[in-house]
Amino acid sequence: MKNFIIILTYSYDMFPFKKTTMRIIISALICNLFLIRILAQPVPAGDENIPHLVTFGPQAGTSWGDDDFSQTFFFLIPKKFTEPVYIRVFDPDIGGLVDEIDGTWDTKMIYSVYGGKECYSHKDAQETQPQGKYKSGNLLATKTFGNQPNYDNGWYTFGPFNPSEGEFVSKYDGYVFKVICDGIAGDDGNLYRYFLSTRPDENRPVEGANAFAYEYTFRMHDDPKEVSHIYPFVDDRTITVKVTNFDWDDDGIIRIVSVARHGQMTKVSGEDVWAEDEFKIFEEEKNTSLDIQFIKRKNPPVRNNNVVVNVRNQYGELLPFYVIPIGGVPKPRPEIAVKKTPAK
Ligand SMILES: [Ca+2]
Ligand SMILES: [Ca+2]
Ligand SMILES: [Ca+2]
Ligand SMILES: [Ca+2]
Repeated sequence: MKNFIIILTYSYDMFPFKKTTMRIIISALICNLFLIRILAQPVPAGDENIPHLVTFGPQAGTSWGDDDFSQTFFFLIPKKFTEPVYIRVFDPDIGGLVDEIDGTWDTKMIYSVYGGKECYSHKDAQETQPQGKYKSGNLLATKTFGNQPNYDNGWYTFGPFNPSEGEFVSKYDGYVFKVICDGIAGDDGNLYRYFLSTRPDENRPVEGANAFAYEYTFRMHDDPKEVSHIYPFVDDRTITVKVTNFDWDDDGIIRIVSVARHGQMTKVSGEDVWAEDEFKIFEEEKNTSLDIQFIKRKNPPVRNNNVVVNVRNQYGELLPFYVIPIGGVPKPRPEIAVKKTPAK
């Protein structure tokens, strides 16, 4: 940022460019800054437009929108990054602002950070339910939160972690950490976010890092104009995908946009039920991300809508949702999309 300001301050006097050329250079610099912002690791991330992650206490009814009271996220750090990292949690408590009360605040959540062998690669860690050895790997840090005003609407920081404390995963050429938020008591809803940072006291992105989950439990916006997105990555082994959602409360439509689809509608769930829909994958969609768009209905508006989403391939394997979509946000390519009718 400093360099940027210095260039802007001196550029008009020092460089022998015309004003229009200078404007182009400044625009390019601003674009670069924007790209740096995209490299940031808020979870949920900017393109997703998801206000918060949600996990409920285990005494809550599933009609509140969480089917299993547990949420797992993985953080991926490229091998070339060797400085310490921190995993920060926004509004880790369950009380006060941000969260969703039922009766009184009586809920406790435990956050746990795992690294080492099998923290990612154990098959139970890559499933949707908190079962078997989903807490695989080495426990690096853990903390329990309840109704704690000192952490309300603020940040708690786990770490520092040396990136090599994660599990090395060769297909990512990097280290993976796992963070689990488990509801352990009570019936209220915990809303929160994460940030993978190079600093304990502020949010500074780790260049080239990403985060992903195999099942997403999140809070929708209340504003009907806001569209949320999740981006499953389709690898070259994928022939069909099964898109599953829970407790959507009939809040408008869920559709899929990709390099080969303009907006394919999927079945949506009502209150406290699951809905699933299966699609063939087009050849052109392999090695790209899908854009699952959550578009709210206008009337009557649905408030405080929590929803669960996962996507499986024809082998029953879950597709990862990267918070920074692999290959970027997919847009229909005219030469592909106009030729095809969406298939089921
Ligand atoms: Ca309660
Ligand atoms: Ca709170
Ligand atoms: Ca919270
Ligand atoms: Ca819901």
